[in-house]
Amino acid sequence: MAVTRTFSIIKPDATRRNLTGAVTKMLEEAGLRVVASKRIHMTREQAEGFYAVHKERPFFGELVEFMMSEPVVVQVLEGEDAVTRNRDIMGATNPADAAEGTIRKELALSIGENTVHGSDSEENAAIEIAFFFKPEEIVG
Ligand code: YYY
Ligand code: MG
Repeated sequence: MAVTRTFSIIKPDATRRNLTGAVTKMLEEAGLRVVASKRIHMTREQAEGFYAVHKERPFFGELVEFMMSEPVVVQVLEGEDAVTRNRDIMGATNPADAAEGTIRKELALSIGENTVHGSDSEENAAIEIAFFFKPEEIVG
């Protein structure tokens, strides 16, 4: 299987609870390597732009406010089949449905405050990586 990249966000509920290291450890133990990482406080423009695909959904306003509420850590992860590997270790969107041993099962608070974002396809991974990182910020 090919080594590929995906995009991850450690969300405000996790940075607030000092879980940046705990989340990163679970990602690393799942076979993903952090090849870029920075802590940022998202602007409204960034949060709305990043989640533009969801702008007609009822939870959009709440999602944007949440993503702006505290700092986040944006990361590029590399590994074999990175998108699927990351989605697997993240677990289902709603922590109540997430499998044992996944980040959302272990750490998430609710469907909204669900600790991590991960790209859902290689195509979206490339778009999301480019949204937050310059090529020279990624060191594989
Ligand atoms: O990719 P993933 O994060 O697992 O879920 P999405 O369906 O892409 O939704 C993005 C984000 O929106 C989700 O992580 C939490 C929030 N959300 C919500 O607050 N309530 C929902 N019913 C669905 C999604
Ligand atoms: Mg998604």
